[in-house]
Amino acid sequence: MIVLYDPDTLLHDTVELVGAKIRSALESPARTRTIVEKLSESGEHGLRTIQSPLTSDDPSELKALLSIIERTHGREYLDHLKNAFDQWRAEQLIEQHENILPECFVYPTKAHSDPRPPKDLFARAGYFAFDMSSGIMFQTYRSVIASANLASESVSYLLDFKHSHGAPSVFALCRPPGHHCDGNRAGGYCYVNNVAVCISKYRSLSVSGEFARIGILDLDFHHGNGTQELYYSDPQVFYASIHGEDEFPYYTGADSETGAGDAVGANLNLPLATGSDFGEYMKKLNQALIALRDFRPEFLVVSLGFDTFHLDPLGSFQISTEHYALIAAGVRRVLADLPTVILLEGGYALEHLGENVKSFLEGWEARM
Ligand code: OKS
Ligand code: ZN
Repeated sequence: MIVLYDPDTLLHDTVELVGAKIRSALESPARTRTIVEKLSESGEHGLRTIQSPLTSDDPSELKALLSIIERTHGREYLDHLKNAFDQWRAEQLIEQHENILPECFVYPTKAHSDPRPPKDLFARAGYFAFDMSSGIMFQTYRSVIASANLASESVSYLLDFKHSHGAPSVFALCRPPGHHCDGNRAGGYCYVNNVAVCISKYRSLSVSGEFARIGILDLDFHHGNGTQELYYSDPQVFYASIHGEDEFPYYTGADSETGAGDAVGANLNLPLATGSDFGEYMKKLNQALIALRDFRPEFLVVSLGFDTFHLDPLGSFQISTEHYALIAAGVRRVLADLPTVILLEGGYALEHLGENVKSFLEGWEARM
């Protein structure tokens, strides 16, 4: 399996609020570092280092990536991600080593169904986010672009058969993750929706284009509210998610959320109770896989989180390292040979993250 990595994804290093304390975010550069270390030492997986278009001499690369990202995200939102830190610095609201965290969030009112972006810098930080787990530091934008570029490049690799052997699949070590953010709001450590980047890129490159039927399998412990939102009324995209019930992001992920308009039936939420074990997990996984197979997609994106691990600080499932190989093999068994991009989402048990990723990749390739 081809594994894509970009050292620029290590630059973003922010803080989060836990109770009344500010601490280093669990979503840290050490996550990717430990995975890369583990995959390099075993050498079996084709780890490739990609260069972000922000570090490239060719400006057309950045332009091409931004045009893909802009199919999902608003120009003003992207400018905010790019410029907010420097604007806060210019107004001396923040020190170079500090982070922007929002102060006031938009919420539904009777008077305003469509609030506009405010001018005030403090206010803007809250307008373009839905929580306080998506701080902006001076290098956040560089990592966000590098992460989205890995998602985009993974599709280029997938469709470029000279790089693939047999059943084509590519794993992108995206960081920051993407499944919580929608077109105009960061949240849950996510800034640009990397799944949406894959889908837009796939539509731009594939023969079927806008007519392509696409499946999304979200295996992160948390519901991918951003991804669900983006494709909720798109009948060409089937979103299936297994996640902790009543967990972050709290307001989405119920099994009653089945899609809208023409896309009713193309959204499948499979919430699992706190403390669920591997057996319970596999029942939901098989349900998700059969629904995806019945949708007959030509392309699959997997949002892969390792926060389902039993020792994860943000999860509650009882999944262990060997189980990831069985989960991966299960996906391959039902969705055999479907061209697939796998994107890294969450997973915070640093001491086990590398071996968990390795286990998943071994199961994917072995088809146990
Ligand atoms: C507390 C952390 C909030 C949970 C964010 C969930 C991140 C994640 N500040 N999403 O998949 O792993
Ligand atoms: Zn997660």
